[in-house]
Order: sequence, then C-alpha cells, then structure tokens
Amino acid sequence: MEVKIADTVIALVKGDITEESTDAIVNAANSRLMGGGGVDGAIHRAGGPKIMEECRKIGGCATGSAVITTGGGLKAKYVIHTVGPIYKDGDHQEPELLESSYRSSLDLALDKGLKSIAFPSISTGAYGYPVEEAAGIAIKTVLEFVSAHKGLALIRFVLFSEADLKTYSQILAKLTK
Ligand code: AR6
Repeated sequence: MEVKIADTVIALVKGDITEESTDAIVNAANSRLMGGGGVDGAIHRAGGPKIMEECRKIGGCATGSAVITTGGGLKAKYVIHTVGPIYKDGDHQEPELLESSYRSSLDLALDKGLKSIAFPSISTGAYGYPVEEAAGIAIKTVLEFVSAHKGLALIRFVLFSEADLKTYSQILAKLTK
C-alpha cells in the first residue's frame, strides 16, 4: 500500500529491511548500541563489523533519540539507530518515547539531506509494544512530519509479517481517508 502526502510517498511493504536500498534504514537498537537480536542482529549481520565499530565510538543512545552510522556493506548508505521504549503498561511515557524515536530518526534523515528512509516496526518485538498501538503512533508521527517538512521523497515501513503489514495498512488507510 502507498499514499502520497505533499511531496512524500509513504509506502508499506512486507520484507527484510536489511535488503532495502533507501538512503537510510532505521535500526531498532538498544541504548548501549551493542547489537542484539531481531532487526538489530539482522542489520549488524548483513552490514558487517564497520557499523558496530562506529556504534562503539558513538557510545550509546538514549531512549527516544537517534544516531547515525554508515551502512557498512548494506545497500543503504546509512543506518539510523534509534531506541524505542520497552513497553510496561502504557503509563510510563511509552507513547511519547515511541513518537520521539520516529521523529528523531526523521529529523536526522532530513538534517543529512537524505531523500529516502525505511523503518521497521520499532519496539513491537523484544520490547513488547502492542503492535496496533505502536502502528498508530508510527503512522501518525510520519503523517505529521511530512505535512510539516519538505525534503523526504520516500518513507517506507518494512514489516516483517503479513499480520503487521495488515495492521499498519488499516491504520494508514484510516488516517488518510
Ligand atoms: N526486517 C524487518 N523487520 C524485522 C527484521 C528484519 N530483518 N527482523 C525483525 N524484524 P525487534 P524492538 C521485526 O525485537 O522490539 C534487539 O535485541 C520484528 O518482527 O527487532 O524495538 C535490540 O538490540 C518486529 O516486528 O525490536 C534491542 O535490545 C520489529 O522488527 C531490542 O531488540 C521490531 O522487533 C529492541 O526491541
């Protein structure tokens, strides 16, 4: 599914984000930037040790913030590492922090002059964020961002399962009708 808002295409696909050739792909990292499982593990495996070397130099990233490294051996030129919140019960600033993860990543892409960016479903794996709520925040944040900022031609969500793609698609359709 895809929609165009102002100058930006927002696209939803099912796939493996490590294969994306957007200018940047976003990593759902942890605050120590030390790698892990899920999408983080897949990105470091596919991109090689250079990304981890750069992460070590950066040293860490607060929850809700984002940092950038090169893409190592990936097709994407850059990896934007953001740290989503660990979901407890929704009353521990999880929505604000998740919104901040998406916004910080988009700000960084714009500051770097990038034209395209691919996101995974941040926080909805190991960090346990209920996917429907997280998808609502992700899509709403992206829609607000593209109405306020020119410069990004493509924002793509790369969802790992058919169920997640369906959830994100329903929410994008609802928020843009
Ligand atoms: N491409 C796209 N999406 C993927 C891929 C992939 N190759 N692999 C997994 N996903 P998670 P989090 C999906 O756990 O919840 C790590 O250990 C996955 O199915 O990767 O933010 C970090 O080091 C899910 O829908 O990220 C942190 O410690 C989504 O990506 C912690 O996990 C996010 O799942 C971060 O947890």
